[in-house]
Amino acid sequence: MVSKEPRKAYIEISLLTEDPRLQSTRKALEGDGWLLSDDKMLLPLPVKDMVRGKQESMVPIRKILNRAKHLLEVSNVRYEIDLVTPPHIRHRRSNPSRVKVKVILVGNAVVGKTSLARRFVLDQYDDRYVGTVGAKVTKKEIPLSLSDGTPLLVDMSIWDVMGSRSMVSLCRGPYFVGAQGILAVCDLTNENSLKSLEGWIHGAFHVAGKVPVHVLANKLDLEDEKAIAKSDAARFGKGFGAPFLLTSAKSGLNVERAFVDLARRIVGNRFERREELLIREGIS
Ligand SMILES: Nc1nc2c(ncn2[C@@H]2O[C@H](COP(=O)(O)OP(=O)(O)OP(=O)(O)O)[C@@H](O)[C@H]2O)c(=O)[nH]1
Ligand SMILES: [Mg+2]
Repeated sequence: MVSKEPRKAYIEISLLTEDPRLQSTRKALEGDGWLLSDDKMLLPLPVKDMVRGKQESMVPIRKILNRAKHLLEVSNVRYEIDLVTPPHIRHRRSNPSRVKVKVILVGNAVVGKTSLARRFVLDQYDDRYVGTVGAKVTKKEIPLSLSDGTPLLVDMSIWDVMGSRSMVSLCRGPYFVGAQGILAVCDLTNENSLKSLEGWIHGAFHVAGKVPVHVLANKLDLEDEKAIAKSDAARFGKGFGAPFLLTSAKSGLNVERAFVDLARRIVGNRFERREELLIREGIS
């Protein structure tokens, strides 16, 4: 006889407080469908809907979960939440969730946007300058782990936008549409390139909305020729809630960090709560 694998899925809440006093809340929890034992609570999930990707059947489950969390918190019970799934769903979970993000590189011509993208994606660098025409789009997969260790793959599309065209014409084009993050790049050896960044950021905001921005001062390897005080660049960034980083596409210093920090900030906004991600993984 072939033994069948269990085909049930649960949200499992482990109760970490010894002898949790749930008397008053027990009825409410059971009424919501929780199965209670001394140190665990299980909420059966609709596996068929999860496999078919029926988002709407998860809406009441989110509400039930939030209510249970509230009841546990007011009862001062410490807990941990996990998703217990059968193998056909577990298999999907072992492949980390993927999210697509679009980021744009903006800033004056010759500050090093193309060089930064090239260094990050291909780990290459070229001293010759070939101005970008329109925008060049490259892609890179960034494996991240969220603060609680949950793995996530970010498929990043990097739109490296030419710096030599007027902002008005760039705003009319497709470059900034749907951008979820901005790397605003200036050249540490060129004072004007920092002054221009305000216009670049406002132009991008105008099309993409107020998405996260990080300010980069590139060409750190030319620090001896610097024309921008780091404190000025940092202060400028603060005005946009933007972290500031010194980079060098030539040496590679801080380049990976610049892209990964931005990716982390973008997805951080989207997956603030671990259980949201767990539920999403089960149904996507
Ligand atoms: N020393 C030094 N030179 C750099 C660095 N990054 C870029 N460059 C050089 O600066 C020049 C311009 O770089 P690009 O990356 O093409 O500049 P861009 O911002 O893409 O310019 P546009 O496409 O015209 O907007 C090239 O000659 C690069 O080799 C760097 O970190 N250090
Ligand atoms: Mg370029």
